[in-house]
Amino acid sequence: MRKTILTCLIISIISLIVIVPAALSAPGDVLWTQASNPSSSVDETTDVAVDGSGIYIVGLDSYLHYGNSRWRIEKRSLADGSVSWTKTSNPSADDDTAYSVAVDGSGVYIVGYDDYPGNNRWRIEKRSLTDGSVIWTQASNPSAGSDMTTGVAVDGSGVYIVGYDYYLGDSNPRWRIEKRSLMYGTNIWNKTSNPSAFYDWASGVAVDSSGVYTVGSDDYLGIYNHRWRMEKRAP
Ligand SMILES: [Ca+2]
Ligand SMILES: [Ca+2]
Ligand SMILES: [Ca+2]
Repeated sequence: MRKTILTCLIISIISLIVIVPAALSAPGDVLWTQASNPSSSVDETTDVAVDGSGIYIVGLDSYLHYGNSRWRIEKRSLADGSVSWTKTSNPSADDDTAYSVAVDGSGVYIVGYDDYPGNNRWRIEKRSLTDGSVIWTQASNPSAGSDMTTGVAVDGSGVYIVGYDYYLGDSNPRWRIEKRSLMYGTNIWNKTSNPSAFYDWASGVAVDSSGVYTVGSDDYLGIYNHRWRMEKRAP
């Protein structure tokens, strides 16, 4: 009997030790904070994604110098935010910026723009979850203008990239949505949408089993009257 009581007491103390640290943080409390400052100039993050193994942060840094920004991707620990790996990508001597990130079991997808051709084009990189190495890179340059991607989402059948292109002229951007293969990044389909002769921009994308949702703005009501626009498309 005495032995049983002692055992119960020890188990209770151990349970308390395990539970107490969790009980100390209330919902919404800061669990950790981290910072990254690759340069004394402009370094910015633009998006984040998470899976069971870490968080993926994307954006730009000015490590090389201001005006020659490059993509920066950091994977960090869920527990304390420490760096698991860091990768950079600098396709051009001009500004290159990563804007959005998505993740699945086979890799992390980063989209943004590069200036490799001398004008901005869409750039999509798939990288390894474990070390950030490149699995594939694809680019899309519909026009000589500043074509831009702003969002990415992924499902079991492909990766969806949205943004805008200047195919119709510098003052008439249109929405652009590309679906690409998970394995090689090759095109599955491309769609565009041009609600007005003015500024129409897609800015974000999400996907579920019933379709792909793109959001942004259009100038259908007039050039100074931007409105919200949402499209659902078959995946
Ligand atoms: Ca650059
Ligand atoms: Ca272009
Ligand atoms: Ca337009």
